[in-house]
Amino acid sequence: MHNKISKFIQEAESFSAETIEQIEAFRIKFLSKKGVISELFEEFKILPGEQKKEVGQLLNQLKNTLQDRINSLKDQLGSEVTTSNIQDLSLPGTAINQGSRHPISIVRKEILDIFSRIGFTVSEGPEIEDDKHVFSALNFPPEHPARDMQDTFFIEKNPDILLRTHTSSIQVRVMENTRPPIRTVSPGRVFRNEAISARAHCIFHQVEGLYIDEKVSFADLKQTLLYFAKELFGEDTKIRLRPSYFPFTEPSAEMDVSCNLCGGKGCNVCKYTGWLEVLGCGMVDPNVLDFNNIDSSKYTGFAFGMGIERIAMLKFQIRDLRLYFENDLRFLEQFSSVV
Ligand code: 2U9
Repeated sequence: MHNKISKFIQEAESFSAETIEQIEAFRIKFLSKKGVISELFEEFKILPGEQKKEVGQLLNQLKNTLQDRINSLKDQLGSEVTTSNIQDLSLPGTAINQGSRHPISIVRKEILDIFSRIGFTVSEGPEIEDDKHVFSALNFPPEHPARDMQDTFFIEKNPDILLRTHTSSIQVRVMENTRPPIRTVSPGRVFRNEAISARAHCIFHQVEGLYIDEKVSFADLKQTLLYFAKELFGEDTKIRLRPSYFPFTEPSAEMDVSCNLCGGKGCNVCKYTGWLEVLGCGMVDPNVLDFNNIDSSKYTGFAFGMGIERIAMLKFQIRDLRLYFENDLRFLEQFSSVV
């Protein structure tokens, strides 16, 4: 055994290699679980006691020599460029996956850009709100169903702390801090206590707009929204307004745009009506202005609100709201070409 180990020590000392693969093969031969060293230790176990000291020392010497040799050869190879490890520098690089914007972010940015171009500022606010900013300042009567636990997520009761159900609360905060003229758009996440389906979710995103000044009229609202619809859906887009009701606007309306898929002729997306509902709007109720210390005999305003998920559905023909929240790459990767 003595001779055998001495031979291995010699082999280790004289071993040389040109590639990392050769060094690895050498390491496996000697130092792996079933390698030479393990076998030698098995033999060592059954040696008579008087030989153990000498052979043990020799075995340790072999092990250290092997490890030193492997380390020094690896160092050498790392600092030298040998013919076998020159890379082909003309090969194309490995593509880096850069990711892409989420469709909600794409549409949110597009909407904000459209309004920024005509002088609207962008304002944001907290998702956790109080009753005043979400309901009272917006003319919701005390018994309005939106104030019910069934519709709103409450965090605390008396005083009420809740998740905002619309981004109008941001605009109430703008009114607290700014004197008219006010021209602002407010994007954000909102929360409603609803069952999740293809068409509804308890979390979604809104953009709302508010314009308050002297002599702001319904005609201003209509022209602003026509400009918006043409910018978002294309120059040929037409709009129509249908009467509606919201506590915070009077009169109120819902806006449809001509279906951009069939050009208004009728298809299964617009359910053969030629029109798609995109947002709600109206003249700010004088009660809302007065509650927020803006003189309603001097100032008037218009407001509008839309769900970003819905607009993105129409723009990209997405048929199920839940896709936005699942983070499935097969869905998200489809938006990588949109900037
Ligand atoms: C203030 C006063 C009035 C914002 C408005 C709507 C009409 C509206 C809905 C569209 C679909 C919400 O996402 S949705 O469910 N919104 O129809 N929102 S007017 O009115 C305001 C905002 C702020 C101070």
